[in-house]
Amino acid sequence: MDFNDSYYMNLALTEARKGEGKVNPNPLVGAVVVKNNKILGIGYHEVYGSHHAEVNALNMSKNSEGATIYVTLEPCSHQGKTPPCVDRIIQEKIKKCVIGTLDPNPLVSGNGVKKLQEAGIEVIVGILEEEALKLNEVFFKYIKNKNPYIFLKCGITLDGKIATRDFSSKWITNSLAREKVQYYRNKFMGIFVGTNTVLKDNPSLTCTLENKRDPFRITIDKNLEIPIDYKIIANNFDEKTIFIIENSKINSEKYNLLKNKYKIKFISLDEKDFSLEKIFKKVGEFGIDSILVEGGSSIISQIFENNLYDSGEFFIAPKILGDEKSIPFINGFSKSKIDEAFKLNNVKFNLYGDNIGLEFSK
Ligand code: AOF
Ligand code: ZN
Repeated sequence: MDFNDSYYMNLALTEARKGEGKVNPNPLVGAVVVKNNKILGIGYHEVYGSHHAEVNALNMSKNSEGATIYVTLEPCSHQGKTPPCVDRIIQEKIKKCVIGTLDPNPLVSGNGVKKLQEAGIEVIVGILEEEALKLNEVFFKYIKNKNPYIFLKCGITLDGKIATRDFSSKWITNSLAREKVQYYRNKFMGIFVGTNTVLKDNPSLTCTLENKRDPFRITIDKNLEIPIDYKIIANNFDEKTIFIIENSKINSEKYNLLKNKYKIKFISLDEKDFSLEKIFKKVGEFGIDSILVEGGSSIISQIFENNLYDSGEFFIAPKILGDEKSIPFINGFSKSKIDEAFKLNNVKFNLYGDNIGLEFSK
């Protein structure tokens, strides 16, 4: 591999990440145009529905004839919300196209490469491919069959508790760890918590980072029990709260109030279909490509029991409750033998002051 190829691809990957939280359910894409070792243009997919990365990079470039374009994802060959990027690359008389990884979108999937080659452009695929795949884990999963990417987050004490017995423990983890959670709230399109968590904590489920967007706030409210003055209802100004309800609740008095006055969105299922697997599938069909799951215990155990997660990060604070009545992060998941224990894979540790982040994936 040419050192220059990985250098410029790395730049394109860094550029692509700037679109985090703004392009879902589209992929994060970055592009760099280079001629005679000079960068002519650089760009990324900035907002859902707007210019693709290649077009932004080419718009910045002057005299790009004979240049090389580095793109983290195969350039598109279809007419979507914008014209095909390959046409623009051909029109600009680009000589070489270096690609991180192929686009699994059936509308593209190898066609982009084919069209470029047919136009006489040299194409190289697979530069920093591992990073390019990691960059778009969400997109690669969701594009296949609209199953959302599931990310688990939990803040726990050293003895594995998420709350004291009276639920008075608002902050278990430190501010650095909580800032990372805000990063995830921007990155993933939806945030999901169980009914109990809403009833006990009355959370706002927003992203507090500057210039970031709030996720869709999703919770199960099977029987429409959440009081109207709770934050996710009363503060639903952006109309991003979604309740998962039972079909029979549609058109009930409370349903109509929530829908018409508070602009709550609903996803409904039959009682017999109330499994997390089916709920997540429905959320995906609604158009949400990724879900940050923030508890509580019963949701987390159902997720492990049914292997529904893709990855996650558990934040561990050096605090010990030692109270058997405090709330464990997982409940009803009894493995009596160590050989039967559920094991997290691809573990990586992050340090946040005196808190530890344990990152894992399937
Ligand atoms: C690229 N560069 O920056 C992006 C690409 O809805 P549209 O019309 O924007 O098309 C979205 C599809 O285009 C998306 O699913 C993916 O296959 C590709 N996205 N392609 O070459 C980009 N964002
Ligand atoms: Zn494109």
